[in-house]
Amino acid sequence: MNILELVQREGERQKSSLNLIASENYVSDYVRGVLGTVFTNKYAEGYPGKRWYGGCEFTDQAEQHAIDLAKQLFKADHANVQPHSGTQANLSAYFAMLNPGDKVLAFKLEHGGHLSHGAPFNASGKYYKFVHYGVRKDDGLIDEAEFVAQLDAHPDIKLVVTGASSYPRAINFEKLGAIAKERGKLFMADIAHISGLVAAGVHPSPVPVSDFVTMSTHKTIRGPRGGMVLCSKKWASKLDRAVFPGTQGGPLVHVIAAKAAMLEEALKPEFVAYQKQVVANAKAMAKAFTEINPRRYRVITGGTDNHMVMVDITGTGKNGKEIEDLVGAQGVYVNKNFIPYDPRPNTETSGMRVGTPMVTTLGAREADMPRIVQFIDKAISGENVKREVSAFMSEIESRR
Ligand code: DSN
Repeated sequence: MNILELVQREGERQKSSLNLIASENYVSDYVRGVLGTVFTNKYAEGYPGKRWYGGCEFTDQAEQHAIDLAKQLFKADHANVQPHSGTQANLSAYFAMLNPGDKVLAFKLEHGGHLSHGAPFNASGKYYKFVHYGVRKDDGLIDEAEFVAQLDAHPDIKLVVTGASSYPRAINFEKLGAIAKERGKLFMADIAHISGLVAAGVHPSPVPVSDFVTMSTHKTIRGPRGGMVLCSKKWASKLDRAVFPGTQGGPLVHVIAAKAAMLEEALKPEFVAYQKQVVANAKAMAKAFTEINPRRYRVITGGTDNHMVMVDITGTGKNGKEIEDLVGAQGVYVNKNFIPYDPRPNTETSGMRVGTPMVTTLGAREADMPRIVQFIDKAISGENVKREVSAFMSEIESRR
């Protein structure tokens, strides 16, 4: 076995399958080319102009280029482009702001939050005391009353964290930030999923109201796997020390260079058009799920404002894991997901999360969404749709 065989097979899998995993994307050849460069050979602990190794003249310029572009794109005072992942970005932001044992308010994992927002089995939950808010049972929207009630019940909360992994609606960062600030709390937004939408102005930006904004770089923003943190001027040196040497050692210079390539692309007008199309496609997909069979598919919140659709699949008589497997066997990838107030365990779930970033990168448009939903519906009914899926993939490729 030669590893290149697996690389090739994975490439073929990605090309021939219909990927609806909301947190994935296809990077451009430009980003992938930069990722695979000689910068992988370089050690560069420290920051531009202040390194622990020699030979960093081009590394310094590459990292500074990424920092400058991130600040420009997100209109932020300061950017750190070294975090190895979204979770590392969050841990470094906490490390900059908090002491062990400090109290934090964040969005519940079971309602669409993230592991690194205080799950008991994650470092965040072990080192800090998290309390949570969720969504309302009737409409699935963030429960602002619970958000306020938690703040009032826990006056020792130091930091408020917003942002989600599985929430299909726009988050009112301005309002939540104002509520937190009125009470003297620090405010952080994790925009891992929606960073591309925020960068393109398709989702309101949390930057003006946040002390820290964290993200991963491989989802809607379509960059290499990694993380990034933005912060206000007063936190800049604390953040940099929290990333290195606080929570990481040497940076991945080739990944930082690829983040710069991603940011160059994100500053182009085509990127805004792409993000608008991602949302338009997700809205069309939500509508198609509602129309195909509302008894089988209940679209959580009735629709979407972003790149994902959350579907309660209880009406299909199957759980999320069974659906993920059935649909996956036909070359269509969705993922099982908790729905709010889910009675099933996380290994099963009653939900399916579907996202449009990947199919939109391939060129799919609103009119394609009902067809995609049909493939999913037929696959859930046990039909073989492999041939139809592969014909669809060739068709969208031929339109490019
Ligand atoms: N695992 C990611 C997702 O799929 O949403 C979050 O980190």
